[in-house]
Amino acid sequence: MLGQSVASVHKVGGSAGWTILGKVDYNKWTSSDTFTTGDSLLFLYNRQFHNVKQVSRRDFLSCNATSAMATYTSGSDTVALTKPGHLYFLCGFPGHCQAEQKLHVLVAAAIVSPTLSPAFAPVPSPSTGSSSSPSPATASKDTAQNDAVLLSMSAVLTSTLSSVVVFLVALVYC
Ligand SMILES: [Cu+2]
Repeated sequence: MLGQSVASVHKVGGSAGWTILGKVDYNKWTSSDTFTTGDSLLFLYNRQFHNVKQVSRRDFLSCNATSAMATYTSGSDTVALTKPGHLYFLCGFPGHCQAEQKLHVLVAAAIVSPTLSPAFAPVPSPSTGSSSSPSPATASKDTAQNDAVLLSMSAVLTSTLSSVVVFLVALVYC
């Protein structure tokens, strides 16, 4: 869970890269990893034989590369995962998508803890094994103490008020 806040670069297909050789199962590759906003995909391939086209779900399913939303052809393309949702890619070279050179990625929203303020964020230090960073438990303990003080203060206030009322009532009936 420590790696969740760190943006990852996912090398598509692992060591095989983006190819039709070796029958890389890109579904298997995506299912063994998690993709979060802030991460990026890295497509590595021989640009003479492949490219990367981002397409709609419909075009992904039918292997239609003619209406791509984005096309990458450098051979070393980084695609930033900027928002959660489904992304679909395929190779636009004839027959390659049909040969399963296609990739579907589900991007999850990055988890940002609402209780952890930046002041309490652990500061990265070169020393290892340090576990003395302030924890949220300390903060909630402080809040509990504040609550206790407020509670006793309101109790004092209530008893003062009631004695004043008693005094006023006594005045009226004298
Ligand atoms: Cu290809």
